[in-house]
Amino acid sequence: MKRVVSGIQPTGSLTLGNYLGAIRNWIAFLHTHECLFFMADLHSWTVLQDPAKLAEQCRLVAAAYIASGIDPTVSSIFMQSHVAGHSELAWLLNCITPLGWLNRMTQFKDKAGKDKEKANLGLYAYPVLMAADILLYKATHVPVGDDQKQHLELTRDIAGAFNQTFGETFILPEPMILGQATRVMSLRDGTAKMSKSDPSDLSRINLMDDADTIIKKIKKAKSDAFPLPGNSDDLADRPEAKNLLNIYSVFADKPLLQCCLEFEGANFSALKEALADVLVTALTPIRTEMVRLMNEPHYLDKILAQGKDKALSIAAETLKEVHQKMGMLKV
Ligand code: AQP
Repeated sequence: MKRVVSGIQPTGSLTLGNYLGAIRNWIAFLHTHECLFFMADLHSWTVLQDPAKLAEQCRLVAAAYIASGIDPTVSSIFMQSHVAGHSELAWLLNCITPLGWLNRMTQFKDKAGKDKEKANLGLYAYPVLMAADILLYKATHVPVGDDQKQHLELTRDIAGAFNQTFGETFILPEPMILGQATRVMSLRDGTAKMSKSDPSDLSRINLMDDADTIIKKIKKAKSDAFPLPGNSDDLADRPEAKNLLNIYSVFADKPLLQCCLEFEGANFSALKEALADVLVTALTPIRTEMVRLMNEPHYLDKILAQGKDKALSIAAETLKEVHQKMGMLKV
């Protein structure tokens, strides 16, 4: 059984980065793998959330999945917190994960900032919860953006450590880092990842942005002072040009080199105009469908309830096996 598992934190409106790095790549697995996609609300609490907004943000992510083409009739969409096994398995895996492995995680270093003493334990243990998210379902393939590569490697190490200690239990999942835009960068700084929690809304395209907002953000995107190159090698030290051309290449459905040749010698405004155009064309139908779905919360909740039932049944099997291997008392 080939099984795909992936998720996104409901920490705000999803970005073009979440779409290109994750959701868009999930679609290819819908008819070849058993697919489980969740809203990582437990993960979202590594940063303080507004309880009054969280439920709506979760529905918004579910709406984004479905509007982007994740068919809920052939996949399971559910809330991470609805399956307690995520937390339970995370605890058990915490107990076999050496601190040294977590100390190497670059995302913790980036997100904790300078004063690591003030960072919460959840942020530090985040990669172990992510390992539990994947191993609980014995996922064979995990499609994620490039920023999650290190966490996937840790998941494989933790699975290997568990298997070695308690006998063959977990599948070592394959990370699937797919597509041309595995790391979409901020529109305000081509060296930083596009992120939903970036304080500047101008740094990102949100899937809920309307056409005018997309056009405005692309117009204001940071550029450099030189004409665009006709060769992708010359993009190496031009992060803003590289990022915009990469995004254009995905939505124009042309190889990067062809896009470089198309804008060779032009200034950024020509590229920005063409980019805004393809983005508006691709994202408007997704936004329209998200708005429609958000007006149908009962429909969304029904899908999440169905997804929960499926996820719970797989999780129960894995936990039963884990309990047995770890010698938990059964009465
Ligand atoms: N900029 C990106 N480029 C490519 N892929 C990305 N992903 C996120 N940003 C980019 C992919 O989206 C999936 C889920 O991400 P997440 O929201 O759970 O966590 P994140 O990676 O921390 O994303 P954000 O937007 O930066 O969230 P916040 O701001 O809340 O921390 C993953 O597959 C990720 O690779």
